[in-house]
Amino acid sequence: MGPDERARGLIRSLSEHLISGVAEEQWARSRRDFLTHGFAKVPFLAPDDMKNGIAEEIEALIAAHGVRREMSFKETGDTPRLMRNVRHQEISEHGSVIPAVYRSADFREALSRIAGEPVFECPYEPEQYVITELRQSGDTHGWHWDDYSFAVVWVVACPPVEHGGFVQCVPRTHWNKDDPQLHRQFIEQPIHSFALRPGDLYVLRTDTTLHRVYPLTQGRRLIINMGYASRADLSRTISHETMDNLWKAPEGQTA
Ligand SMILES: O=C(O)CCC(=O)C(=O)O
Ligand SMILES: [Fe+2]
Repeated sequence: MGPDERARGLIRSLSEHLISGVAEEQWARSRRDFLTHGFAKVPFLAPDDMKNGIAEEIEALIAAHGVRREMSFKETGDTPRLMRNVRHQEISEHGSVIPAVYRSADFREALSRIAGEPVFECPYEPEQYVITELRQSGDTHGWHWDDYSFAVVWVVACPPVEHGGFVQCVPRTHWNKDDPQLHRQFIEQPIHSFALRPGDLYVLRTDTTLHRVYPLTQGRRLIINMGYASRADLSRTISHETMDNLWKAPEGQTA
């Protein structure tokens, strides 16, 4: 069986699962969580064969194409990004399951059901999907918002909460790229924290939820983030400062 045929089989399994494998209560709860916290844990969104297929592809991609990045961005208050990544371009060239899931209309339909509004493919390709690995003490994806409205994150590896790696969110916040005022956001609203395990998925309202991954002290964390757009995103001009800098061609930095 070739990789494309295998990907098609997994997509069929995903579609069948989304039609009949999710209880009404799971849809309702995730929708409620998403609307109240900008975050919903949705491990039920994919069957095990698909989770395993995604995990295998991510492990192979990070081993062959992972690039270390260490930077910070003024647009998010100089918060750090200390991580290894595989960008959209390498995933598209060398992956098969990930691009197929991203393009799946049934998967997007499921995300729309949770978001309570239509979810579209991201028109800016670098934000469609990116793999992130944290594996050194202090590694973190620091506080930020994303340029587009929605993300679904598949968790392949994550340490126990004692070693960091959990997600923190401040919902209903606004990103002013000229003056992000992070400390003010923390003071005006509570920070919600969510533990994650390998095999989890979560959906995030990424444009209005300030979020980060708590720095790791031990262990390894490996995820793929798939970004999606709202109807409103498609009709406004979006600048891409942080993403252009984050995902631009590396300058001889490899790990
Ligand atoms: O690693 C995570 O759980 C979040 C990733 C994220 O926020 C991003 O890639 O923009
Ligand atoms: Fe993000």
